[in-house]
Amino acid sequence: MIDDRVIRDRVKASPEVAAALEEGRAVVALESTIISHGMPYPENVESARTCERIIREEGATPATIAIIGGVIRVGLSEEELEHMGRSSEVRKASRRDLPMLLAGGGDGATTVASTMIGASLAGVRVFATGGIGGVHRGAQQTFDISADLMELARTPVAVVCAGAKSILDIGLTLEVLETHGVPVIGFGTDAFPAFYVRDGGFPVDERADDVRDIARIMRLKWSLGISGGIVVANPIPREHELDPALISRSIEEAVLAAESGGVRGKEITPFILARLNEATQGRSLAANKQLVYNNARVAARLAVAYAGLDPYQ
Ligand code: PSU
Ligand code: MN
Repeated sequence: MIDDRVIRDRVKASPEVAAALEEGRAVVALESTIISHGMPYPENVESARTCERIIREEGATPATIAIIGGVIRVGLSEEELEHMGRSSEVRKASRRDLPMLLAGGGDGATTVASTMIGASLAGVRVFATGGIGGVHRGAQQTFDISADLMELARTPVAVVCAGAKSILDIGLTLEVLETHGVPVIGFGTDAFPAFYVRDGGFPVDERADDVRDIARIMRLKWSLGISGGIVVANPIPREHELDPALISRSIEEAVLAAESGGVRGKEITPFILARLNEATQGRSLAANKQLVYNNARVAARLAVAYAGLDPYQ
């Protein structure tokens, strides 16, 4: 079924990323939904560029992933990043949207799920994002569970994130990850973080204080053919953490506004993010940027450790 010619045709690494992969150097994937639908222009493009710069400073190669002209692109040029941040034509594309976008030759912003697919097809094993999607509040009725969780169950990529936003039901999100056998490792923390705050109220399965320990866990899991990803939960730096009371109040309001406005499906996350930014007078966006930078830095260090591992360690 898998056709290498189609993969060659439809998954294209930039020359910089291709060279790094060829030489076994550290590469870090970045998603594009956060650019096209997670932050306003021009902060989205500035923040994407800053992530790339941080990854380079740590000695790894950034590979921002997006669908452009029906091709999964791994590593974007300056102009392509600008296009992803500016154009209103770019659709949010998760796993289910990929085949149609590829067939139609369109542009799409990749979510955590589809970025993992692109990364894995290209051979990139470490990915930095803001927060993963999860089980939405009220999912008992709506069945709204992000495809990110099912992707983590099947695709071998380590996703460095600041946990999950408390617009989600964090307890149920962790339950689904457990059901699907996805390890959740706290980097320097025993608590699963909730994006804007360092403690989401639930423990992680395992704590690691050194990226080399996480790299070994990745190697062993995949060497044994245990499929699926790993969540590396990296809390927002203390100095950028938001007041838990303010953020939970604003989230409650935004969730209610989404419900009463009839916002559904893939529009929910972008709607709530924009609402939160208004309610917090820009503080949620500022925190969002800082936690993404922190994730890019840790992901780059992890990728460097992973690339340098002795295969039998
Ligand atoms: N969480 C954020 N910002 C984001 C997203 C999640 O804090 O921009 C994006 C990610 O791309 C994630 C997607 O994969 O939202 C999840 O969307 P959904 O819940 O529709 O699966
Ligand atoms: Mn959803």
